[in-house]
Amino acid sequence: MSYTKSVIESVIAKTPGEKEFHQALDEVFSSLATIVDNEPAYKDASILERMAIPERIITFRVPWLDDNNRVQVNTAYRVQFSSSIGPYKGGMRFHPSVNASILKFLGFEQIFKNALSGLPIGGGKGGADFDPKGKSDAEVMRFCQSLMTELHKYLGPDEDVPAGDIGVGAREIGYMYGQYKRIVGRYEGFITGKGIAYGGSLGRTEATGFGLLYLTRDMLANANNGFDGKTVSISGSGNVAIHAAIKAMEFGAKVVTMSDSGGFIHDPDGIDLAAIREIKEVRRERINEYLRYRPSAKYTAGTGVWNIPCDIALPCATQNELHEADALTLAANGCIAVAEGANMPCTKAAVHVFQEKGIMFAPGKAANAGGVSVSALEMSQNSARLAWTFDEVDSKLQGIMSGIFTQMNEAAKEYNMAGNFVAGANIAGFKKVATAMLAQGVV
Ligand code: NDP
Ligand code: 2IT
Repeated sequence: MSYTKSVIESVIAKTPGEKEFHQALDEVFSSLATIVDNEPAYKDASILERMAIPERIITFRVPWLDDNNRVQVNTAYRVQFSSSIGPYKGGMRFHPSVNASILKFLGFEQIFKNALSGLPIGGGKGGADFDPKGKSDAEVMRFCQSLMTELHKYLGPDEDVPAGDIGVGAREIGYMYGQYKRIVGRYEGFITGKGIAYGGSLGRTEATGFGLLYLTRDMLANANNGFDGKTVSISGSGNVAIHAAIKAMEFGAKVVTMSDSGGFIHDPDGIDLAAIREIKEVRRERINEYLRYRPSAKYTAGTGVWNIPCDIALPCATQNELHEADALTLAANGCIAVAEGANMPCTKAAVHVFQEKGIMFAPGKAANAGGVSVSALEMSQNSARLAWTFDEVDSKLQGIMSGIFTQMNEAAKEYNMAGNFVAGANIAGFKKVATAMLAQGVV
C-alpha cells in the first residue's frame, strides 16, 4: 500500500468517530499522493504521521451563570495543531455542534491555509458548544470571561492567537480580549478581529468575504471571464456571506440568494444588503424577516438554496452544506464557478461533480484565506505599534489573494493537473509546511 494511503487508513482507525476530521485528512493527503509517494524523505521523516496529530489539544469545562443565576456549563477546546511556520493561528467557533472532530478538521485545514497566505502563522482552531443565539449580552460576556480565565494560560502573541469564526464576532472578541488583558496585565495582540479602538486592523471584518471575491476574480480572469453581469448565489448571512455579497455587487454581479440555518431567501431583483445587515448585524433576527423589507422576495424554510439558478456559487455558511445533488443541479443550471467562503462546505462527491463537469472550483483553504491573512497583518501592526489605513490593508489583501491563486494554479500545472485547484492548493501548502518540518528535525 502507498505511504499516503497507509497513513490515511491508520489515522482513521486510531480516531474513531471523527468524521469531519477524516474527511479533511483524506481530501488533503489523497491529493498529495503524486508528490509524497515519490519522495522518500517525507516517509523517512514520518511527515504525514506527524502532520495528522495535533501538537496538543486543550479541553476544558466552562461554567457560567445565566441571567437567572443558574449554573450553566459548556465544553471548550483549543486545538494547537502545528507551530511549524509560526504561532498557532485560527479562529474560535461558538456553536452547539462544536466537538473535537469539527475543531480538528478546521485546525488541520488551517495549517495549509495559513501556509498559503505566505505569512508566518501556524495552524490552530478552538471553540465551544455554546450557542450565542438567544443569550443576553451579559450572558455572552460571562461565558467569554469564564472561557478566557482558563484558556489564557495557553495563549499569547508568540504562542497562540485566536480570532473569530461561526458565532464569534466583534462582541465575543471584545469580551475575551478584556478578560485576557485583565488577567495577564498586559496590552497584547494575542487575539485578532479586535475593535479598531483597541488594536484591531481596519479591513479585518471585511477580509474573508472580500478576499473570497478577489481570489474568485483571479480564477475567472484566468479563464478570460469575470463577475460583471453575472448572477451569484450565496449561502449564509454572517460575516463572510455579507462581505462577499458587498464585493460581488461592487464587481457588477447580482446576488440573488442568502440563507441562515432556518432557510433561504431568493430575491431575483438582487438582495437588499442594507436590509440583511439590519436583520443580522443589528437586530440578530432570522432571515425570513427579509420579507418585511422586500415582500416580492421568496423565503423557503430548510435547505435548497443551490436549486436557484446562478453563474457563480459561493457557499459561505458551514461545512457539508453543498452535496452531490446540489452540485448536479448547479451544473444543470449552467453554473461556471464555485468558490468556498466557508470551510469545507462542499462534500467530496460535490467537488467531484464540479471537476467532472469542468466547473471552476476554488477550495476554502485558498478562497477564504483572506480573513486569517488580515489577522496576520493585524498581528504585524500590533507588534510594530502601527495602524495602517483601510486602503493599505486592502491592497495587501489583494496581493496576498493573487499570490495564493498563483501558487495553487502553478502547483497544479507543475504536477500535470492544470485547473485542479484542490490538488494545487494542497500541494503548495503542504510543501511549505513539510520543508519547515524537515529543517527543524524530529520535533
Ligand atoms: P457567522 O457566525 O458570522 O455566520 C454563519 C452563517 O452560517 C450564519 O448565517 C448561520 O446561520 C449559518 N450557519 C451556521 N451553521 C449553520 C448550519 N449548521 N446550517 C446552516 N447554516 C448555518 O460565521 P462566519 O461568517 O464567520 O463563518 C461562516 C463560514 O466561513 C464558516 O465555515 C467559517 O469557518 C468560515 N470562515 C470564516 C472566517 C472569518 O474570518 N470569519 C475566515 C475563513 C472561513 P444561523 O445564524 O442561523 O446559525
Ligand atoms: O477559518 C478561518 O480562517 C478563520 N476563522 C479566521 C482565522 C483567523 O485567525 O483570523
